[in-house]
Amino acid sequence: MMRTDQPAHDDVARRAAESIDETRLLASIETLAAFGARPDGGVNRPALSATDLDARRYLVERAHALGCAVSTDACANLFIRRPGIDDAPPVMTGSHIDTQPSGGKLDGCYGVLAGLECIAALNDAGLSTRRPLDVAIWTNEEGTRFAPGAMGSSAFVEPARMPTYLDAADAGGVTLRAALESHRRTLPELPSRGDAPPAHAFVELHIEQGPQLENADVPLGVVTGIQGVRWYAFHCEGVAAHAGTTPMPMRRDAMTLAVALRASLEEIAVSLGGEHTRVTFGRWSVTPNSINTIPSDVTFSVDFRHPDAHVLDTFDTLVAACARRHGARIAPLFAHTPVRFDCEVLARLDAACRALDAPALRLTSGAFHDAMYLAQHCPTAMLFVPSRDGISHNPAEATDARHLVLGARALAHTLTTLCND
Ligand code: HGY
Ligand code: MN
Ligand code: MN
Repeated sequence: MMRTDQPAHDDVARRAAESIDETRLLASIETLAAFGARPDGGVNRPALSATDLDARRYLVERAHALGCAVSTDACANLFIRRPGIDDAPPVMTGSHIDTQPSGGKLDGCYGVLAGLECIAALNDAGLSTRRPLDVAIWTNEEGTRFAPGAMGSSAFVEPARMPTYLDAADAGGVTLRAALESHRRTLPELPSRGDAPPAHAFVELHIEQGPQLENADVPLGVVTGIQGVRWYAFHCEGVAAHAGTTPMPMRRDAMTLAVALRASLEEIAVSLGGEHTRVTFGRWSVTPNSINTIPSDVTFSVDFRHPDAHVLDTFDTLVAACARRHGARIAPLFAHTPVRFDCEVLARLDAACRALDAPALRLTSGAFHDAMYLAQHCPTAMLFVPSRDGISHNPAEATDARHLVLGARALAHTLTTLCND
């Protein structure tokens, strides 16, 4: 099974962790951030955009330089494989590299680059593992170009979803189908995998994107699960008319309706979910969007998060009734139930933190991640590092270098023990 000259599990895992190279990891974060760099230090790299395709090309070249094979699938997920001694179900890690329009350098990217750094560390330490190690790059996790979010990982675990995604279009009318074709033209040499092969485990390293670890002054978070999410679009209709000539009582102003509806929806969310409620009305479109024309159509989004599945289901019922009362149309965009991660993988993460003498806090993720789908496919868990000032989805997103390196070391330790199961 394993090479007899190979020291025991923990020593091997410790050697892998110690071989993480701080300079190489931090440099890779800056190099990837250059693809879609914003003048304010953030990143704008929409899923399967030209900048995303360039970034993918860079990462495929890095993977080949590390001696890895790269494959893809129907949803343009990338899989970077370090071979194992046995052709056993792999251990998987990874995250996403698509960003918010005014995103940071670390959301998703850190997990991908730390995965590649773990491969480089294993190579430097001359360590083989029984199982292969796969670093995945999941397509369209953010869901801001194409809805729903976590599209690539959801299609990986349930390929029957793909046909329902292909006609999803971005704000410019470009469909996912067309974007996938661009990806095929950019990376024509990548072999395409069939449906998802079994995996031994999946571990995703990510920034917390909130304030808990920093407030507790703890460098690592062992993530026990992810709260649930609901995305909706609400459509409010009015009648376009002249801003100067139309008396107020005569107006059917779509924005007046939308503002009243927003207030009702927020009231529902807060009274239903209490202190755990997170409700956001982040994307608005107004037609004709002219200073001196009364809006005829207003569409806005709702992003509702809560750890309690019953609250989420009740929210669905209440907002549908609310839309009817306000004469608005409602379109569900995305829904995922709360997720609890695997105890054995959590125990491996705990062991890695102990091995590195690193304090760790157990917490639930407020943000969703690809791990919420991978948890349906194989034993899954996540590891967090702190976000400075709890900020993310913002160019100011940052994490102390010592935390970035410690997170990568804990990931290397965990992946190595799992790869030698
Ligand atoms: O929206 C989310 O929770 C994730 O950051 N895409
Ligand atoms: Mn993310
Ligand atoms: Mn994000």
